[in-house]
Amino acid sequence: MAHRKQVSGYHSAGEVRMTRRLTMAQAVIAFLKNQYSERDGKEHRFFEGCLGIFGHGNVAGIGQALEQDPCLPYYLVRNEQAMVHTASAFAKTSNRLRTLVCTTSIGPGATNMVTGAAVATVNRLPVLLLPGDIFARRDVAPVLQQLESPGSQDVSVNDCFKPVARYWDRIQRPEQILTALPAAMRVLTSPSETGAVVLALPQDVQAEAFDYPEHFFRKRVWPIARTRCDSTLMAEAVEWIRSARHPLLIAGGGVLYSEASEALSSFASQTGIPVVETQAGKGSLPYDHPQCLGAIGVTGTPGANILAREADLILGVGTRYSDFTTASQSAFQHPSVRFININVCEFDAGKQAALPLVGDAKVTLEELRSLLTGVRVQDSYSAQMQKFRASWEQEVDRIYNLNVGVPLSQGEVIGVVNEVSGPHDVVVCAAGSLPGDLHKLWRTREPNGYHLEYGYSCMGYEISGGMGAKMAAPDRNVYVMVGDGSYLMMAQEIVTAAQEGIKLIVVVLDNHGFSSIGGLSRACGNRGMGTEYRYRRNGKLEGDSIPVDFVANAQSLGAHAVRAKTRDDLRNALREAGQQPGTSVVVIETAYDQRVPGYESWWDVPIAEVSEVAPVRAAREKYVKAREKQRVF
Ligand SMILES: Cc1ncc(C[n+]2csc(CCOP(=O)(O)OP(=O)(O)O)c2C)c(N)n1
Ligand SMILES: [Mg+2]
Repeated sequence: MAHRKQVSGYHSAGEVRMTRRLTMAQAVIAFLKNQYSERDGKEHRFFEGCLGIFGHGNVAGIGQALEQDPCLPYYLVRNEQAMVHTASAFAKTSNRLRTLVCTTSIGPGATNMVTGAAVATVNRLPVLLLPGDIFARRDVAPVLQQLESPGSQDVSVNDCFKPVARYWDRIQRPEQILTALPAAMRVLTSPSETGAVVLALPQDVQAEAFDYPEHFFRKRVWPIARTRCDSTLMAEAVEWIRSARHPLLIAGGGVLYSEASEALSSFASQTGIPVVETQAGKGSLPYDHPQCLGAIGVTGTPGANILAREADLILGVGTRYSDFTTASQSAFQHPSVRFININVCEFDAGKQAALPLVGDAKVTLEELRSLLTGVRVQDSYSAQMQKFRASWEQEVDRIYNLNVGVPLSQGEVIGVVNEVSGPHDVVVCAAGSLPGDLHKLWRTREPNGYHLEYGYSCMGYEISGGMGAKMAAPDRNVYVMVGDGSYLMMAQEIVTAAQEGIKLIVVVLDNHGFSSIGGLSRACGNRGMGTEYRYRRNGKLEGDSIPVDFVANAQSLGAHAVRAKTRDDLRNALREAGQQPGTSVVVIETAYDQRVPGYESWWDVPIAEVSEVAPVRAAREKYVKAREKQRVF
């Protein structure tokens, strides 16, 4: 690499500085490889690799740079949306201390990432996206795949990323990365601001050379702070907790990202306050922790939802209060319920008109615990909680052992996967009826053993996300549980898993369509139109079920694949999958209508206000009544 000494305009007169003449793309890679994060005295290389698909918009720029300097391992993937899921899952499994870079061409390659960016941003996961962009030079426009705008030459399809990115920039001159990349790093490593960061890189500028200052490429460590909250507010929170009779703690994803499980366990044990978990927060405590009441909200357990209804104080830790958590704001019914939120993000801390403890979950829980010495919930409250815990364990056992015959119920399949998997293993899921059932039923034993993308609940996340989880935690078995609908949307990354020798155990639950949305349609008074995979007959999708050979499909992509029918088959297939060196797919038919019930909760899905259909009118009547429980705080 050419090193040259130059007199710098940035430095004091006469000072000599080193520069490196690189293309913008080479400089981006040289910068990224030397970025680190640090928390609790432990350093992590922030970018562990670069996923990508090349086209004319990046092959000669970023592609050339990656080939010339293989310091950042390159992973060829099969779909750009999927690769962002892989990066998000990698970041989630790494508690946001590390991530992956994603590079694409311009046009469709770039916009394929928009959904992935939304997943990352909604779930607050850091991913760095480098879509190619149209020529900054403009003289050859319109280039292949360019969207032309008669009203401006300063528009490209990459503008689509703006609402789904936490930081967005277009690099029109090579020296702009000197300020853009540090700004991108600040956002990526900020626990409160993180999400998708998009740097759109025009094709011509990627290849343009510039004399970059040598210091730009030095190792840089980004501290991830454990922010401490305001002491006056903390004192007030202590008073609120002291005077509460029925406090309840909601653990969200922030508990896991902050690695606060131990702090939470000590806090709950000392105070006796019951803990309930959101989708992102599930596994904050092991399922058999004496203070753990499991899932809350629409997909919650009866105990969690009854205690939420009656609680006079909610302590929300690292939660965004999604509608699934708040049961569309019908979950909290105590007339004078109050909220205290512990959150690194001011925006989330202020939700529910809470007393905002803006701070890191771990240190804030530790500090709060030390100020609450001697404060404990009443014995009667503890006893009520223990009764709920015991009856819930019985209910899970009942659902795990329904024995409905063939095809199995989904709850039984979850039971068998849970039984075969080890305490250290990970289950990955995102959309369909599985997330709700897993939220209720999965017995999580270690932090990050439960990996649900339920912020965006994006069909297709499962396999690509499973890959990211496995790349981040190669010592853990990763069980991907995926519905037939989600599988059909994005199964192609099995090829990438084969290429990389990544071992996933994928369980495809085939119920021939969308049982989740079919159920929802019926709950809204309809007949489930368009939610089953059937041939068109007499103008309607009401013919025979369309058979899909998922085993042959998975085999053709390079996986070891088998079909299971019974519980024993499934158990054996999973054990065999565990012995396989690479990815296995176990396909099992499940009953479309053997659903796990909901418990003590409700979800706001508006029903037609007028209709000629009697069941719709009946559903509307129930809906209007249910809405009376909604509260604004
Ligand atoms: C990309 C995307 N499109 C649409 C939806 C809406 N949606 C949620 S679940 C679902 C059906 C999922 O089907 P399947 O994976 O077979 O799971 P099942 O409902 O049968 O459990 C749909 C269409 C979504 N979440 N994501
Ligand atoms: Mg299905």
